[in-house]
Amino acid sequence: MPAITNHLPTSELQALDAAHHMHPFTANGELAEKGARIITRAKGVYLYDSEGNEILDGMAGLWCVNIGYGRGELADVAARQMRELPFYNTFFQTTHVPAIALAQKIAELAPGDLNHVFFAGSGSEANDTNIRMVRTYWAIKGKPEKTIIISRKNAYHGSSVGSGSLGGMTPMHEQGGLPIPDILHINQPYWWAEGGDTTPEDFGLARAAELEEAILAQGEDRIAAFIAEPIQGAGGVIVPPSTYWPEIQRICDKYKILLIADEVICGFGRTGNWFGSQTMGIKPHIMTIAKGLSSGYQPIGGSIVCDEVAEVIGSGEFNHGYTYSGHPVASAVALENLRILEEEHVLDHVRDVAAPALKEMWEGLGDHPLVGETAIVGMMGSLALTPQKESRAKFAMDAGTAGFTCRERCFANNLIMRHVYDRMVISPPLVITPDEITEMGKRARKALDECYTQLKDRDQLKPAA
Ligand code: PXG
Repeated sequence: MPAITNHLPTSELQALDAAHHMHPFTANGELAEKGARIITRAKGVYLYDSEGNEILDGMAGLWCVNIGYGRGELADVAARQMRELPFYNTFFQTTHVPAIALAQKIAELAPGDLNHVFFAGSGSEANDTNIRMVRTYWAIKGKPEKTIIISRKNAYHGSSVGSGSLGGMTPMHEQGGLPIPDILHINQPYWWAEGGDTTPEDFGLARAAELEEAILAQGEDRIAAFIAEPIQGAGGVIVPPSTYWPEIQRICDKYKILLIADEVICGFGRTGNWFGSQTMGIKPHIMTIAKGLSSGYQPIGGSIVCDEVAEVIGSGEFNHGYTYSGHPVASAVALENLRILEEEHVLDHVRDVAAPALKEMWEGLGDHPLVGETAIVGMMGSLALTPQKESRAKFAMDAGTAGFTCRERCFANNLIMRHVYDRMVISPPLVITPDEITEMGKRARKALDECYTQLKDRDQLKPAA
């Protein structure tokens, strides 16, 4: 076997990939026939593939490359750390400087008394930590029956058995016997698709009221926590009505339910503040973090925990942890990423330059005949595809067909936009410039035009009955 490098022809790399590599969330048989797209390198907001295409990455990798690609400082830090201390664990009464420094920095950035960090290797692992942590918290406090965690339909909290159970994605629950016991899902605050004739404000209150109803139905003494993304990301960038979060906060406060904000996508500048909780005015007891923490340059996640929960958990032994909790190389790289975000004033760039430009471009797409809604907060946005704007209609054909068609047209125009059923989503690197945003808008409009023509030619622009 010759060395497998970028220099091999695309078809050979694709054949090898198909022979040995099982892709996540993919029909691998189908992909094997088509051949995966091979990304060879990246710089700034652009990806380059094995066919020489320059592709504008509207998704920052997978909602994570906040500082953009190609920052050599992170590579240097990783190399230095690998030479000095590539690994040591933090289990048996030991620690090391990268974990200490990163935990301190995260505590400094996090609002209020969120001063403690339990590290994990990913967002999924961090949410598994959270399940065990909130249940253990209540058990130590003499309330072992408080085990139920309330989440939401169409939420995404990860793919492990625990975090996948927290998530509200039915296709995931259908595989492998999920959810685990004592996880409940209430409806999401998705006004555009589910709000009917109610106003967004009334709908936000009604959906928040489902939390109170669930608490009362189960009994307050059974509920451990409520978990939610400040803005649902993988579910389709669903921005809740303004009434939703204040009411959720009120209910959590009233019944003393622990609030877990899953900041895996919203954290580290995505919404224009360090955390989405600040943008949405929420005061969580625990935050889940990953992705933007290291801008994806190293796999790392964690739970940021408030003083009281940390104190209770710390009163005994918490039988939980991962080999790579606080991994020194990942921690050092994350710290360097945070240094860049801070010292280069990336959040100011988001607030003053990038987010306003992105909003203008994105909302400008709202006049397209296929676009029913544009939603945007900071650097995460979505648009709903519809065959009939006025009635907020769904398509008569299978959900996701229009979205998939649009995504294919985006690819063909060298733009990465993801589709979630028939919503198109974007989440570009935070460092994107106004010119790059203009370019993104041009490619997106062209993709929408081509998608419209294709759907029309196939007679697929019919609204559901
Ligand atoms: N919480 C949230 C809010 C996420 O978005 C996770 C937890 C899990 O993190 P890890 O690091 O275990 O993947 C996520 C991850 C998509 C997509 O297609 C989104 C995620 C992951 C994979 C795909 O939008 N989000």
